[in-house]
Amino acid sequence: MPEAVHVASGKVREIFELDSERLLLVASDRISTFDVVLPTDIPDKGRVLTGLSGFWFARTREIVPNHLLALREDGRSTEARRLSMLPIECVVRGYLAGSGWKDYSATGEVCGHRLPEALRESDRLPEPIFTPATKAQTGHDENIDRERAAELVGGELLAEVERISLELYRAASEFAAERGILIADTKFELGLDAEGTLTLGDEALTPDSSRFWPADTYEPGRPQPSFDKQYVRDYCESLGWDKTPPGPELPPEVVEGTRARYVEAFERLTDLTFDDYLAEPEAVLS
Ligand code: Q0N
Repeated sequence: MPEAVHVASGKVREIFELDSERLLLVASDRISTFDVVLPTDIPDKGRVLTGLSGFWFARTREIVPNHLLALREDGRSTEARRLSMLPIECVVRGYLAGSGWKDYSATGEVCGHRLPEALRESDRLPEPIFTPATKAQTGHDENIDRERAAELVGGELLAEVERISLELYRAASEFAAERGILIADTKFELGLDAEGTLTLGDEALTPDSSRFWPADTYEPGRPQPSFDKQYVRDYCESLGWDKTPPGPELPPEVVEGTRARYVEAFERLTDLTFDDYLAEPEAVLS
């Protein structure tokens, strides 16, 4: 990557600086489960996620401008406008899962939203809720209430961020549900561009930034299988692995089954074949 300077690493993505105004986001084929990155790659996972994110950026431009400038021919790299990122994660939940379910079970509330009584794990919420979080020191996200979020970004900006996040979730979850995928919750990262315009960054509405559930087996009262990672989780559970690093290597049938699920999510949502995407990544933008 002689044209670019490496500026940051995530668990599965790398960020390079192209110039003072542009970044290059590169999605690897690494997969994490139970918060541990496994030693075995899922071929094309980074391309699927890059393509899906691009697809959603193109489809949500009327809701909020986004940082996407171009998709590269490799299918895994996004040229993006550099933003000044807000110090909160904009989480929207339409169903009760993960830390939302945990907090509700303990207190009847999630991030200050008082919810109806007697909800079950994975129940659909009466309305989607905005539940901001911050990156805690541990690397784990910490849910915060709207008062704390307003201290971090200002009350006026927070109101706009909440409105946009809810609108994005509503549009995407409705679209995905029609294609057999429930987006239980999702995380957006927003920033300000050089003109101070609120802009959507990061990846958006991918299975790595959201919980995707298959609609056909949805049944509240229990945890739902993950649309994409369930083979990996089931395999890891079958080993009795203690979920501390290093994670186990995956056998070929788990790799192939998981790759097929990522490709299936891409094809259901975009109405393109994944081969169409490989031939011309920017096909997802029209
Ligand atoms: C950026 N991350 C991911 C926010 C950052 N378009 C952009 N401009 C500037 N910075 C970033 C982007 C993007 N995408 C995004 N790092 C830098 C990490 N998050 C973690 C939470 O806070």
